[in-house]
Amino acid sequence: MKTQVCIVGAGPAALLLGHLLRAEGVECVVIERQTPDYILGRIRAGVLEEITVSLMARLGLDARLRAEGLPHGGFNLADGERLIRIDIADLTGKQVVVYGQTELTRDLMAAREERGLEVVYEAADVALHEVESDAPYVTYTKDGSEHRVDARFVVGCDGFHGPSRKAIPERVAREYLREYPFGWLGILADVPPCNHELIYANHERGFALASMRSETRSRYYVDVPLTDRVEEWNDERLWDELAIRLGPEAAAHMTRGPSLEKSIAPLRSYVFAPMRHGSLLLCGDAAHIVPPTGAKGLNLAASDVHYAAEALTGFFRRNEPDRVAAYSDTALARVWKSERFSWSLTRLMHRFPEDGPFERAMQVAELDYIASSRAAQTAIAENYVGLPV
Ligand code: RFL
Ligand code: PHB
Repeated sequence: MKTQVCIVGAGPAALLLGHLLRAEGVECVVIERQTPDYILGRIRAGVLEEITVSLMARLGLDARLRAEGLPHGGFNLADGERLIRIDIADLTGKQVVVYGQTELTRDLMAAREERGLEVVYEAADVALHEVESDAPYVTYTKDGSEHRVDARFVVGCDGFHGPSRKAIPERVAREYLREYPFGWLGILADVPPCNHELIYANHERGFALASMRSETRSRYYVDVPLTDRVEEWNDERLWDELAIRLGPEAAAHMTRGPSLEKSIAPLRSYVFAPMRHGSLLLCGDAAHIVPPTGAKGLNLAASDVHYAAEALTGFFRRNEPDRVAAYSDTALARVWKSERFSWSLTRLMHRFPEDGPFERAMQVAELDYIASSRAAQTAIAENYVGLPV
């Protein structure tokens, strides 16, 4: 098979990019290892920035997002007794939208046929070849036979564990990694949220987050040591812990219910550079990971895709090859700012095992400062809604 762009992976980054390229008349094929049901079974992001919402709107695939997404004009930082509200609408004039990654992916999947986006699911042994040349290709096996896709560009949207990043030779690669000494244990339940806005809590027993997917579906997290297993956390124990960490006000409004999903995700900050080498571009988790505290992962994937789509349509439709050359620097400039915000909010809201009284006093002082300063709140708010693309 021959195409202009071969996209590896069919998560949100890949499908957004595929649709944006198709909308501009660029040929592309998407190659994914898993089944659609497997992908829709992964419970991940819940908060969308303006860039992500605007890309769905540009594609005309935002009808359900507009109807069912919950616009949020603020969120809260909790510290012991105190609830510090960050009024993002007042401070920035913008808002975020609570709409699950699963639903966004479902909307993108559903439009495949109508928009002529070809996706090959259940492709095994996906491998990238000749990415330093102008004629890269991707091979895979499916139903017992070998396949080859020749393209002008390959875009790796295959997440943190996919093969694309590894196709960039070590001699040009730089990696930046920070692993955190805890993971987030998440629970999804069909119960109304305890608060109409998100609450990020730093309690002496650890971090907690009260989030939601809709007015009848809640998503909560606590941080746990990396050695903990999900089986050690029955629903009752988790609800008890959430009630303590989120504080009496939230606990009074918290409805408990059986978990629909429960899992532990490790936290890390990771950046791979460059994000383009030869004819290979990387987008989303394939190139970088942020700890989920800033709600940035999916949104960063969306801004990468925005830059990659501009670069590739420039190349194929407008005779502007330079944007492809600039892609890595353009995308990384925004990536690093989101990494910084996600890292600093993680640092502020979690108790690290190595922390002593001084580090704790620094957290308290910073939260005090945020509570009393409009400038500090503005800095948090403008990062949370998303920096300009
Ligand atoms: P994905 O979603 O991982 O998709 C990659 C796709 O590539 C496929 N793949 C392969 N395909 C072919 N061959 C191979 N060998 C392959 N290997 C892998 C995979 O099957 C998959 O379909 O990456 P993408 O598209 O870059 O999207 C990134 C987001 O998924 C991620 O950043 C967010 O989920 C992060 N995240 C959050 N982001 C936000 O913006 N806001 C949030 O509120 C938020 N909360 C979260 C999160 C991530 C979490 N976890 C579990 C990591 C909360 C959690 C708990
Ligand atoms: C979620 O609802 O899953 C969620 C919300 C905000 C975050 C992380 C995860 O910062």
